[in-house]
Amino acid sequence: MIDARKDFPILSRKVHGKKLVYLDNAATAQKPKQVIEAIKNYYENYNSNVHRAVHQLSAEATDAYDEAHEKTANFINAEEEEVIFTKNTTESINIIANHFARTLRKNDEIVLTQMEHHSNIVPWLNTAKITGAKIKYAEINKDGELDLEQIKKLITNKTKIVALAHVSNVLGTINPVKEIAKVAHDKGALVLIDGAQSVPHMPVDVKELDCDFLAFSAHKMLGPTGIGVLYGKKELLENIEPFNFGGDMIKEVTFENASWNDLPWKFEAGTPNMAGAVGLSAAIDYLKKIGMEKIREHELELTKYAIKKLSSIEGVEIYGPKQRVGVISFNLKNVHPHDVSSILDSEGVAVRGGHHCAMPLMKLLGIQGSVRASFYFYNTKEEIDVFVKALAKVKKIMGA
Ligand code: C6P
Repeated sequence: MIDARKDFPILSRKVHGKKLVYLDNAATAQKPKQVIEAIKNYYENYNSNVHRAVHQLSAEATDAYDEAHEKTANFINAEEEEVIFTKNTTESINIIANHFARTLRKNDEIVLTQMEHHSNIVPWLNTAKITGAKIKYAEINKDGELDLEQIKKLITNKTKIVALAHVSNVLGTINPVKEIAKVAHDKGALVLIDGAQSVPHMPVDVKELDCDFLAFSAHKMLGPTGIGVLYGKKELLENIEPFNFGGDMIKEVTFENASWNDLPWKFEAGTPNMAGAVGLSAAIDYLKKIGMEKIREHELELTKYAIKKLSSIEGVEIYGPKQRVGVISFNLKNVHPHDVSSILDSEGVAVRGGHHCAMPLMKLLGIQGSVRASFYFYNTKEEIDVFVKALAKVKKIMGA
């Protein structure tokens, strides 16, 4: 078991007079004091704009900002110039969808899956609307897993981009992205992986997966909000036009023209989120110190434990496959997920109830929403016991 709770100040607070049990980690993770301190130290000691002035503070801030790129690249086994800092996963996907909105043609096809988050559907709807390209959805089976055989048929020579979640934020399904990337590449299509729910919870190696693009957010991996990552293969990024234009992304500007800076700066227009980068750096240090394999193992054990306990409660229906990350979506028969979440909250247990920004998937599952408990490495079996006990209280109150 990983003992990290002492590093997370928020975990010792009370909610409605009860000890907080934070099980909403798929929405955002809590921050250890090492991350909070790193951001505080940045603002107290070397806050300055980067890549601009020659003064000492700017040099220190620039070093820290560049080091954050280096560490992030190292974390996913990418090259430094292949890592672009964005606002979040959503913006990272939008940058690529925007590129395709400028380059796709009417008969081209985009392949997504039925389990995507809105962030990996809506930008592509826009791309399809602008270009006339067609979106096809890879289907999931009753256990919430992708059907690889169907995907193989779906990806054809017309497919230009396959964009899919590595891990579903609703079902916890881990998709075989490496195999899908191979199928896509054989047909000449590119692959974007939405790593929002995988990068924080398991080792992710872009070279091993052979993905063309990977998007993820710092705030789900102990880092601050407002900073995300877009990884792209260098040879692809070099041929993609920027999305934002302005300072720092240029090499030379005249009144008539402009040329672009080298990677990754070409995609980072304007003053970037320096404090965010410093926080992300500290978050990566922290995760690496524990070890991503160890984090994965801990969460697997918690998930197994929680599913066993939840399955023994009458009226609980769990969605998703056996093999999953620490995300459990469920419903309590005849009780609205918002009621379940509210009563759990009154017991200090924080879960998410609703459609989880995956409305099409909810419709497919034939539900309006679900309750979702999602774990991180600082959660314990004792917390799951509290959660399950609180659920029994929900049943009693609601007469379910
Ligand atoms: N899912 C959840 O509670 P942003 O908001 O840009 O950091 O991440 C978007 C996103 C994209 N893909 C997946 C698979 C995600 O889970 C998320 C964020 C949160 O499930 C907030 S809606």
